[in-house]
Amino acid sequence: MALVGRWPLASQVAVGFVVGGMVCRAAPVGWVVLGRQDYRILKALSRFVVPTRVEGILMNGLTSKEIALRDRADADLAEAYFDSGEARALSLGNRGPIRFDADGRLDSAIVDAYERTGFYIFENVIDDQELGELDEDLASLLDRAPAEEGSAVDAQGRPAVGGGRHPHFLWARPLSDPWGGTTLLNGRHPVRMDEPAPKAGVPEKAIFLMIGLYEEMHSALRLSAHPDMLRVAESLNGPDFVPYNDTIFLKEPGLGASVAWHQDGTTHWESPDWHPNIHGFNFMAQLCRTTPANGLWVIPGSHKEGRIDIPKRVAANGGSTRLPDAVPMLCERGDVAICNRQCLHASFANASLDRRATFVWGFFQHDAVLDVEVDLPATRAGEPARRRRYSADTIRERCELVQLSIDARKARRPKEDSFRYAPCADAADKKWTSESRRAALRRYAEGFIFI
Ligand SMILES: O=C(O)CCC(=O)C(=O)O
Repeated sequence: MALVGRWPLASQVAVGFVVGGMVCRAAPVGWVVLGRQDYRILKALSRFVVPTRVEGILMNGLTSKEIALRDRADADLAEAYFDSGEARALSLGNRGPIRFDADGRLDSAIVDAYERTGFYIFENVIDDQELGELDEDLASLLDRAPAEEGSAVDAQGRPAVGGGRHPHFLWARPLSDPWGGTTLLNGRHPVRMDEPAPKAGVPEKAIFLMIGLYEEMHSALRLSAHPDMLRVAESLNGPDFVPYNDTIFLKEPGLGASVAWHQDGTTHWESPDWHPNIHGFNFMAQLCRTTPANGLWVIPGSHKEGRIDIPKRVAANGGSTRLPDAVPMLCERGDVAICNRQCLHASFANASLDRRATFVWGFFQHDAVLDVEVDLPATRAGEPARRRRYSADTIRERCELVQLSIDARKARRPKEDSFRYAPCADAADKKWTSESRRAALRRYAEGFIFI
């Protein structure tokens, strides 16, 4: 994306400093939309102009006050880490527009890059209309969310959404690490991340994750049935692919919690049939531009290593969670990344000025879930563990939501070619109505699959 706007370059640069390269909302007239290349140029220029202020905004996403509060040496280390990570990320060759071959399968060069690195960034997938619908639904959902953790009412005193049903809102102290070093989520986040001090006056807790979006966010459900994304799922997981989740990771500036280093899979590590794709993948749709400071970090190729001893890795790095071979997943608003659930990944506390909102939805291979028995993990303290076995019938019931989502999307975008979903070919004419929606969402929620 090139610099756009009506002003000469000098004022564009000035405005760039003010907005800090952040264009998360639709840009009003006169705002400047900065591409990643522009951002890098501004960053280089910033060394010569008002260094403290510019450094505070652009160098690593921290404010000058935060830099002042922190140990100077650590800030330099963070800046160097973010810079070198960005350079490594951009040299990986795992981003670009989505492409399919003549048979409708994902282009083999994309598959190769995904299999080599464990993730891939599809650029410019979501158009402006759809982004607008997602923004609107997200704003409405947050408006109706509990006023604080556990509250039955929203900030205006109305009954809050959720209330024992979906979505579940997960809260964390600003810039904290809610999962690192705990047994939550089957203990898959064994090492606690750094927890920078939040600014004075911030709320005691903030929402960092929303689980089970589809009841309240139909734009997310429609995006989940994007025909190109479902073609990717079919290419990688076979025609009988099975849906996993529907969540948003929300990292508000100065508040967003970290997500400690982990691999998502918890089930098949010791299996004789283990392979790099056995725990499936997640799509990550970016509603905001991502940076090294607010984005997800991934260790390329780690999905092929088997289960990784994370404490050992961190210890070998002198106890620092800035792992040396990791890279940030750098995306523009409207990009959709795909990430193998076996990749070692994490995100740091978002001390930057830039919001991130990532809609995550994933898919499994049918064989990887059929007749598998697991303990469904707790995501917060006090949640009881539930034992589950995924029979062919329960899997099929969950898959029905994919078919309904395809119809919901078709109703909104009649000119688009709809995806044909093989497991529900016999129900392809099932319509998205308020009744079918309620029943399908209930079965989908009851049949939640986690491996
Ligand atoms: O987006 C993030 O910060 C964390 C995402 C993540 O860990 C996941 O989707 O498994």
